[in-house]
Amino acid sequence: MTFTRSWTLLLAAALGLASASAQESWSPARQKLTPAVQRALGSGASTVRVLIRMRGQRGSAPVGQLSAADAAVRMALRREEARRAAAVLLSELASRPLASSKATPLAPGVRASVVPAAPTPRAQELWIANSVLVDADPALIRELAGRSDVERIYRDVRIQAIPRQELLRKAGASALAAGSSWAVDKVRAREAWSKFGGRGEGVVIGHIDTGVDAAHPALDGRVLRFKDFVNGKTAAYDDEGHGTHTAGSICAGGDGIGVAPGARLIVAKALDAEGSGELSKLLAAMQWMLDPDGNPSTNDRPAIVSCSWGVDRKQMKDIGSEDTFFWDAVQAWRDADMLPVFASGNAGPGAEIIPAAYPIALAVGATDLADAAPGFSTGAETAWNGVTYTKPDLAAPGHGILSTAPGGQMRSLNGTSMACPVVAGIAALIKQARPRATASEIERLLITGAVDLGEPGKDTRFGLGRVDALASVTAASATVAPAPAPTPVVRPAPSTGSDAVKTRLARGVLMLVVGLVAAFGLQLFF
Ligand SMILES: [Ca+2]
Ligand SMILES: [Ca+2]
Repeated sequence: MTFTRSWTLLLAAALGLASASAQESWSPARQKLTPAVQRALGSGASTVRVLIRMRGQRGSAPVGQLSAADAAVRMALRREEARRAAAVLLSELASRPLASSKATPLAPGVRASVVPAAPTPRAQELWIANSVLVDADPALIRELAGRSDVERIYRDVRIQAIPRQELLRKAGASALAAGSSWAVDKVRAREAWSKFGGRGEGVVIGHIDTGVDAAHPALDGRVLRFKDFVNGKTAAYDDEGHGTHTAGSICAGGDGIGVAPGARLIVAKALDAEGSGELSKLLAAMQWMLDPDGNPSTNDRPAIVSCSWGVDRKQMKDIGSEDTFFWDAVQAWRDADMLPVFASGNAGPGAEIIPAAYPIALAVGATDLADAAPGFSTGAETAWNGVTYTKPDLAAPGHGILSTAPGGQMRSLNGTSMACPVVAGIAALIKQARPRATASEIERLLITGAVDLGEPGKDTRFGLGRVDALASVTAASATVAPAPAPTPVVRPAPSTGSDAVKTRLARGVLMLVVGLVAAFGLQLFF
């Protein structure tokens, strides 16, 4: 979005020009339904949980340089735009007579509904993707598809977001009493610690996975915040083990397990004991990362988010969804100046795993002790909107990686899931060395320090190279002057006026909207 567009939308909304219409005939409206929704209707399902994406906001902007203030304004505008786009629909849903008594309740731990005590179908805002989640019967789905303010309707399907062979219980990994991870030495993290005296202290990393065993001795004090999107529990736990392992690679203490043992985690459990999860829960977890304390006026979002999960691009189509499903959410992180680090996948060369394959995600492939790429590590030339990109972007140790396991254990595992947190940990060391570094600058410093492997330059096995903490932190420390405050370029737009004036106007409108929200006591979600 642009500030110009924000301004136009907000102005239009303020003037009451935005309105919903259900004038379209069913045939074109049906095209708004993803194949999964069409199949559900065809099968005679009485209730289908759907994600309704509203028109208005689209997150297709290229990555731009942002200041912290720009990021805060942009995030607030995104939230308000999404709320505005969904306001009419939500109010109508809230007052709608119950069409079906078979609507299932929302998952535990999900706070929802625009109006307290709203009758079902209850709706949950997922403003990160300009979407609303609702349990709807076929009649309601058809009605929704006919609305002019509705762009697309997805079925909320469950995906296997962590490959089964990577799961702890199925991996047959042997428990080890102690030891250190070769990854920490390979990326020269110890040398970075000793040379610069920091281990990521003061840096917060987001972590979306199967949870975390926060009581593990090596993770003591590392978990700053935990939210369970699967079972609604309040205390941190991990009923699979994958999340505890990836968390450990980021920041476990002890004898060289975590790359940044001074960093702390904000943990979202969005994947269940089978390593799978619903699309809506992943979106909700991604949204929560933007504002973990639920107070938009505080910037408590993590600088970096580590995501050792994904789904095959083709599979998203096979299950009747779309390969761009997570795009808006990843872009929202970028807009909020958060670095999205994703495992590139374990499907081998040629596959495309999303969100890692998105050009706006930082995809991490795996290397082994000899700096070779294991066969499972995914990389490919990937095309989006007619432009081809090479993935992964970087590589990191992801073979025979020792890390924490639930119950105070240590285990060794293979996977790009293990490589991803190594990069997130180095990003934390960079952020500590240069606190004002934006997400884009952190990314650039990761690349600057990487050791090119394989074919010269970027390739589909190693990306731009295997990360090196010492080189990256050295570069971060050596850069004396921070980059000049960038113009918030989100999308190329004709220069018809002063960007500064537009920004001031946008901020003025934002303050007005926030004031109105406060005055009318509307609930802000998450
Ligand atoms: Ca906050
Ligand atoms: Ca190369």
